Amino acid sequence: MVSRLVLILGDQVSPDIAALREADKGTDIVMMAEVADEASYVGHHPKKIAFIFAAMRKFAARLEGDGWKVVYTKLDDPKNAGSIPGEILRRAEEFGAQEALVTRPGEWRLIGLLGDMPIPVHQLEDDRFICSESEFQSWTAGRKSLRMEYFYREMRRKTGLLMEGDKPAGGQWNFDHENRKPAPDEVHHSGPMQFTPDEGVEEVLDLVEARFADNFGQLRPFHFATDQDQARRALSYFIKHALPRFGDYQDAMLNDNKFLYHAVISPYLNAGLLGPLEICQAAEEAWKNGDAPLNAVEGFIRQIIGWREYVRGIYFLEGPDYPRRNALNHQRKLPALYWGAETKMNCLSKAVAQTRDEAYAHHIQRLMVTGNFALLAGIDPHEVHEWYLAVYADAYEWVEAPNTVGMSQFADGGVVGSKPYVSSGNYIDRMSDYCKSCAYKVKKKTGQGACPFNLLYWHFLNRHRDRFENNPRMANMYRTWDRMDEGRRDTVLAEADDFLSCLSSGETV
Ligand code: FAD
Ligand code: DLZ
Ligand code: SF4
Repeated sequence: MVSRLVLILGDQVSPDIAALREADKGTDIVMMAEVADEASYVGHHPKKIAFIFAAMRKFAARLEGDGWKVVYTKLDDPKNAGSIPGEILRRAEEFGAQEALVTRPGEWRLIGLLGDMPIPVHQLEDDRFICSESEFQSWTAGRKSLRMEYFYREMRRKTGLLMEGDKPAGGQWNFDHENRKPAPDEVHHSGPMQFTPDEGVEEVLDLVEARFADNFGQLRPFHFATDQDQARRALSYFIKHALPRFGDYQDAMLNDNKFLYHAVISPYLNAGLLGPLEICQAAEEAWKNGDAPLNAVEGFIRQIIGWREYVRGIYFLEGPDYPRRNALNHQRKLPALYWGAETKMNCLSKAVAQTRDEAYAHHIQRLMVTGNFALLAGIDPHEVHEWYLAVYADAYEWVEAPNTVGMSQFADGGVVGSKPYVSSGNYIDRMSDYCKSCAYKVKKKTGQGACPFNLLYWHFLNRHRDRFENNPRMANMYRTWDRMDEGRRDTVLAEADDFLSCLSSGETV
């Protein structure tokens, strides 16, 4: 007699996930389903859908090999109910199950749907994270501001990573002043480890090609790891070949190099093929063995036990309305250039093209190119949010929304960031070689060919003066603006308005 269904979602392909630990191999049935609803709540990048389906199929086979009874619904199965709740009910009827178990999903939408089912669906805490939701809540209690740096120190103490007794290794918590060098002339790393699709992965690619042909993004070539063994090999490859220089060039961007020294492991980590501790321990080991410097290893570990855990805490703390926030009341439609329409702005053109090809862009491309532009141009943050959720292979709402709505668009009014991440073209010029081959001139502040980031930067500060002028971290910017003569200020604002009108009317800018 079957007692329960055990649902495993596409981003839960971890052998020790809570629902499996709780389940009984003898009587429970594991169910997994490729469903249209999950594959289309935003127009996901085809590489992302293919990665998730391929990882799901391999994981189902692994569980079967481990002795579980697994029922798997493929997308093109004629009986497919098309949604996760629909599949639960169909399987419950098929096997006479009265209840289901699931590890709590990483999105309020699905948490709500599963909480509203005619049969009980028990949602267990997802403990694949270092910080539980209740721990995060305790950390926030009584704090006026929730700055990541202090949270990160707690996580260092908790995990013991890079700790010497109760002191941080090397005498400092954070080595960022040694990181963030401008773009190097040469990169001695050819990017992440690539995997040739086997027959099963090819079958998924054919399915995705047939069903999601209109989605933004290039499906082939497809080189992602799709199981735990491959993901671990990709991690070791990164630790050996790229980690030593990760810190130095963390913020750099190059026309002809999409990955620099980045790990490109976030799709694996977020789907559950890798765990945060195993990644950080491998990085720490490289430092202990003298194979990677402390600035690189600390910077890398901070992203995972600091930023990643922190944004998850914020997502669940802030509640389901978070992705809809719009503190700056930005209403402009997302311009077509985000979907690959031509633009003369080389930085945006490169960041979007690489997103289309790889379902990947690194943090600074997301934050200081596509994100910065959307914020300066006053794009509706919900549209920006849906874009990021769709186009990156690592995007699930719990991690994407705080990064986009909070960190990048300041639409949460300052929960994640103490000031908006805005910059003129100067920053992009310093950190990349984009400006050298751009139709605009980064050194030009106004007039024909002036870099749009230069114009929009002041437009943003001017239109949000009431909100930001008393922010101590922005006082210098307002002083510089106020020192400009009035005629020049008027020219900047008028040219920025012209640019925004062209952008909104669909002209190539
Ligand atoms: P590396 O630069 O090599 O960093 C190592 C790891 O640290 C990453 O794999 C990732 O797991 C973690 N990490 C680094 N920064 C962050 C961060 N800010 N938040 C959470 N984890 C972090 N990351 C996602 O995983 N999913 C998203 O949907 C996502 N959306 C983003 C949207 C915007 C607007 C911005 C600015 C950032 C977003 N990030 C997101 C964070 C970051 O850009 C990616 O984690 C990173 O680019 C992944 O590439 P990587 O593996 O090469 O990272
Ligand atoms: C992202 C995604 C996609 C594209 N497809 C599926 C699917 O068909 N079946 C499934 O179980 N999960 C899928 N996922 C992942 C879910 O959307 C994810 O579990 C929720 O967004 C919560 O993070
Ligand atoms: Fe981007 Fe301006 Fe540089 Fe062109 S000049 S690449 S638009 S920052």
